[in-house]
Amino acid sequence: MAEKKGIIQRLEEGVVIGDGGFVFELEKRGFCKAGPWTPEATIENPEAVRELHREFLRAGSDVMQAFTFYASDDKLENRANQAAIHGGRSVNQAACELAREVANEGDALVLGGLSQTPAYLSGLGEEAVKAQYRKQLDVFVDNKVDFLLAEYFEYLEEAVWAVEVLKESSLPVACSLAIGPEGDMAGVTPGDCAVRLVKAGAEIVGVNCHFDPFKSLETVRLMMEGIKAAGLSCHYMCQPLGYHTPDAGRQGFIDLPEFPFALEPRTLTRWDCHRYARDAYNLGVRYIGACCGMQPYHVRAISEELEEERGGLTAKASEKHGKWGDGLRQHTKPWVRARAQRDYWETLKPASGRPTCPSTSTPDNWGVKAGDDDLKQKTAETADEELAALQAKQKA
Ligand code: CBH
Ligand code: ZN
Repeated sequence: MAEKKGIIQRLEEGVVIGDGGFVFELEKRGFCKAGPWTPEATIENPEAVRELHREFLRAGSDVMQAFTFYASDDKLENRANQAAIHGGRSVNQAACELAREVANEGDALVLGGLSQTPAYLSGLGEEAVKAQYRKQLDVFVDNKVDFLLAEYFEYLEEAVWAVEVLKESSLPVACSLAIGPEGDMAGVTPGDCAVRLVKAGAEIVGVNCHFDPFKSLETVRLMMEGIKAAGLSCHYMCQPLGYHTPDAGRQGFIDLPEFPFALEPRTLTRWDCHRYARDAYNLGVRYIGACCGMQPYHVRAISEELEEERGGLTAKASEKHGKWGDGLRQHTKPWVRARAQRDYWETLKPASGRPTCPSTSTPDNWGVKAGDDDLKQKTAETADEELAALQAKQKA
């Protein structure tokens, strides 16, 4: 097989479609535990991870992100998580092998990612945090992943440490923060965050998770302003939620009362994804992907919207869809056949079917920050008394 084009060349020449949220999707399928959200499925249920990679590849993803989210040793050991028995090295190793296997079934690249650590939340400091990251990076380098990502950081400071470690390799480095237009949890603006990340060596900068596509693009726009004002340049990425979050505050969807088990009414339609893809492209974002709540069919919508920009490349999964729902022409009922047109779906205002429910919520907003006692992480299980104290606080 001819050598694959690298990530930077792909971003310079056109658009790169990312994949969607693994922990959320595998949780729904019964292979990941909500709470720890760790990726031990790479060892315990490799066929489930492989299948999800394949569905994203088929939907048009150009990148297979190895399922290494939260796979630092300290996260695998946190709060009596059983995943600790596997050890970080083997979870990361299995993730790299699965991603590579499926990437080579097409023209996709393999991405190795780091994410926020308990060590940082507990305030253990730079060396303790970096030591966690170096162990994951070793596995990515051994497995010759195509590029690296530091993702899901709520604090710029920790993201910079992650980028610094990733830059100890010679691979391209991307970094996405889980922040909104208000900035990181310590009050750093999106523009300043982007500048500091590029100065630390990140070649691709943006946001992931925590907010819907439209809030996320607003944040990326602020990052672009900061980068331009500083006379710098970089590529931009966006991997937003598959949930509408107009009511989320600084901490994003984690703070919404529906997180994580009742978010479904907020789910984006595929038509929302068409709009997201177009808006992202027009803004100048060239790495257009997805996070929690985004399933393969959402990514299919993104790749369908950008088919022309992708040189007419049609995703395999689109063969069973037909652009703009064309397959509805084959429906038995005439009023459904009448819906076989772009304009119908683009202008529809979908109902939630929940007449007694509000359309927005009030975020929890406990205001707990890294280093605070309540954010100190433990390897022991949460005890009944601890839980009772938290529930008393929830009622207060
Ligand atoms: O799962 C994935 O695809 C990852 N690339 C991103 C996950 S963002 C995780 C959000 C949940 C975190 C938490 O509640 O602690
Ligand atoms: Zn996410």
